[in-house]
Amino acid sequence: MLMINKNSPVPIYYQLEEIIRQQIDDGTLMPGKAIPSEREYAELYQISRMTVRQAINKLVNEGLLYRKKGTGTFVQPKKVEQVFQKLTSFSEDMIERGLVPKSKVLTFEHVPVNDLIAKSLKLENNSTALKIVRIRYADDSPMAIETSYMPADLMKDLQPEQAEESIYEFIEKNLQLKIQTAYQELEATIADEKLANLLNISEGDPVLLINRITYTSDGIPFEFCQSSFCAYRYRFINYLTR
Ligand code: 16G
Repeated sequence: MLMINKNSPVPIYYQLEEIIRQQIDDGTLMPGKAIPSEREYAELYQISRMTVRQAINKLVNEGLLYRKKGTGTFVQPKKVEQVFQKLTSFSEDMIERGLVPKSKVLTFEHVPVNDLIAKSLKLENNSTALKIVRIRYADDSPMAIETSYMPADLMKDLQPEQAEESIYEFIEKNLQLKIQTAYQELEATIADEKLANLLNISEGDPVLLINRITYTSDGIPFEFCQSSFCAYRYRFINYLTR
C-alpha cells in the first residue's frame, strides 16, 4: 500500500493527492467508479477529514475526479484527445477512438435566420434555416451539446432520426456533397444551469465553445454549428510547424 509519511516536509494533503493520482494512473481506481469516502481515507491513513477533503478538492478542480450529489466522488473517464488537423465529424472522432457515438435530438425545427446565421451561411436575410440541437454522447456519457444551423432548402430531406446518427454522413451519402473545409473559432466559457444539466456537470464547470462554419468542395457553407464541449472530457491537440 502507498503510505503517508507524517514526518515528511511534504504536506499530507499533497501526499494523499499523489497517492490518488497514482492509483488512477495504475488502474487501482477505475474511470467512472467511486473512490473511497472521506471518512474511509481518514481512517485508512489516520489523517483528518479536512486534509482528505483538501486533497480531493484539488483533484476535483483539476477534473480528475468529480462529485455526484448524494452518491460520492468518482474518477473522471479519460480525456478524449481531439486533434484539429483533419475535418472530421463527431461520429467519426468517437468511432476512431473505439467509443460508440450517440445523439439525442432536443430541437429539430425551421427558424428564420438572424444576422449571424445569414452571414455565416451566405443566406438572404428573410430565409429559413434548419436548427438542430443535439446532446452528443460517447458510450452513453455526454461529451458536447451542438446547435447546428443549415440552409432549410438544402436539408429538406433530412429526417430527425437521421440527426440521431451522423449529419455529415447524410450530407456526403444522401446529398452526394463533398465536405471540404471549415473555419473554427474557439473560446473558453463556463456552463450555465441548463448546459450543466444537459452535460451532467456542475454549473460553473469549464466548457470549450467552438463555432464552426463548414463548406463543401464548391465553397458553399452548409453548416454553422455552435458546440459546447465538456472541458473535463477533452484535450485539444494542434501540430505546429515553423
Ligand atoms: C462535429 C462538428 C459539428 C458537426 C458534427 C457532425 C466540431 C467542433 N463540430 O462535432 O459542426 O455538426 O461534427 O457530426 O467538431 P455528425 O456527422 O456525427 O452528426
